[in-house]
Parts: sequence; structure tokens; C-alpha cells
Amino acid sequence: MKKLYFAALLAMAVSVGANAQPGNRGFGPRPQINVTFNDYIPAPASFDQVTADIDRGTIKEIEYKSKTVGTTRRATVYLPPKYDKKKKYPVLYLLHGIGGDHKEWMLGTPNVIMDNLYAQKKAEPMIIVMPNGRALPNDKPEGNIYGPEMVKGFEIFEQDLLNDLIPFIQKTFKTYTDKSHRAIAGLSMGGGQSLNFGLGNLDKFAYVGGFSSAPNTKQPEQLIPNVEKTKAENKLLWMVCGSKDGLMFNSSRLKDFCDKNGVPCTLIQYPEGQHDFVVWKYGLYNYAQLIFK
Ligand code: FER
Repeated sequence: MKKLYFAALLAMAVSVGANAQPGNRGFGPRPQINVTFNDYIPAPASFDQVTADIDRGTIKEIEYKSKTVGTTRRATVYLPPKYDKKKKYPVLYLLHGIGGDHKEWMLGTPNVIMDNLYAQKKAEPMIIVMPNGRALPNDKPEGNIYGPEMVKGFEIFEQDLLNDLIPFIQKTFKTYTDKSHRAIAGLSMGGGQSLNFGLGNLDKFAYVGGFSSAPNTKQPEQLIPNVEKTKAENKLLWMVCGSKDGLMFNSSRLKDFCDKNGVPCTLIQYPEGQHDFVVWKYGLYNYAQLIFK
């Protein structure tokens, strides 16, 4: 009996160890949902490499007062090359993961990816806003970041985004203010937020993207309670997830629902992709070319 108990413990330790490999970070159970993925087309090798002698956008850090949180909060903003105050721009809200803050996306060099796209005229000029998606008085990724109080901050951010950040961006920069000129996308927790907030506010966001979306992603029936309304009002529902990412089920569950209900939806499985910036950079590169067109 003792021996059996020991064997069971050993098996558990081995399986926890296996789950802790990079790529799934020990993320819980992994339901398999069989869906037909959209074609994976590799990005050109130089998509994230600094190109000499092209126009470059600018990165700033902004601060805004949040009534929702009761604090002054920060966001990173990327303005396109030759930002012209006499023009108006659409805005992409680009959200980080559970371990990040408003600076995390910079690890994916979105400015380099976008500068290259603009040089090749492959994307519409847009402002990219990278907020801190943990709407709590202490919004640093420290302590028990998976704890329910901190995870709750990612849910509360919906109110901060809609009622505080978007109005601030619209009065600070030259932006369009209608849903057809507003997109939302994010990585992991930010992917879940983007699907939840984007599909949950069809009057505010026409373009929705989820990269390696996390378990904060709502159930498909909650995300799309009215198939005909989503079909009529959403212009893009685009997802990517690594084939080696234990969080795939959050994306494949939604893709399955969309396919069964005739809702246009893309899900690309990044070959050998893990839960990292290789996938997220690919996500931004592709998603940015599809929005505002
Ligand atoms: C979870 C596993 C992963 C979870 C969140 C994540 C809230 C988020 C990962 C990330 O943002 O990288 O169970 O629950």
C-alpha cells in the first residue's frame, strides 16, 4: 500500500514537472477541441528587424486619471511615422499578459514591426495604446499575480478602458471616435480581455484579436449571445495560438462555436509555438494588416 502511494506521488511530481516546461508554464488541464485551423503563413524573416533609412514612429508614456481605480495610471503610446496633428487616426488598444504591465508589449518591439509595415504600405496609419490592464490601485505585476484579487483587476479594466482611458486618448490625440476606427487585441490575459471586452461591446470595437488567450476568456455562449448581432456588427475576429501552448482550448473553443454558428472567425495555430513573443509578434504583424481597412 505504502509503495503504491509512493508511486502515485512520484507520478504526480513527474506530471507537474512536465507541465512546468516552458510553453505551458504548468497551466492546468488541457481540453482538446478539434477545429480546422486557418492557414499559417510565415511572416517574412525581416518583419521584426530594424530597417535602415525608413520613417519611424514615436513611443511615449502617458498618464491619465482613472475614476474607476481612483489613481493616476500609465500607458505606452506608439504614434505612427509622420504623425500629423491635422489628421485623424484610428486606435488599436493592445493589452499585455498576467506577468506584465504597460511596458510588456515593448518586449515584442511593436514599433519595429509597425515601422516596417508602414514602409511597405501594408497597414493603415494608427495609434497604438498599450495600457496597464490590471485596474487596481497597485497595478504592478508583483506578489501573487495569479491570485483572485489580482486577476479581478483584469476584469475591472473594462470600466477603466471604456470610461477613463478611451476618453483621455480621444481628447489628447487626433483620433476617430467611432467603433469602425477602434480595435482591441492582446496577448494571453490581454487576449482574454480583448475577446471579452471587444465582443461584449460591439458598439465600441469593430476589430477583435486574441493571441494565446488565457482562461479569463469567457465561454463562447457568453461572448456571442446573439449570433446575428455579432455577425452584423463585428468586422474581424482574429486569433492565433501556439501548437505547444497549453492554453489553446480558450481559442479553439471559440473557433469551434463560430464555425458551428456561421460567425466569421480566424484561428491560426502557430507551428511549434509556445506561450511567448514569437507567437505574439506574429499576431501583431498579421492583425495590424487586417484592421481599419
Ligand atoms: C491561468 C493560466 C494562465 C490564468 C491566467 C493565465 C487566470 C495567464 C497567462 C498570461 O497572461 O501569460 O490559469 O488564470
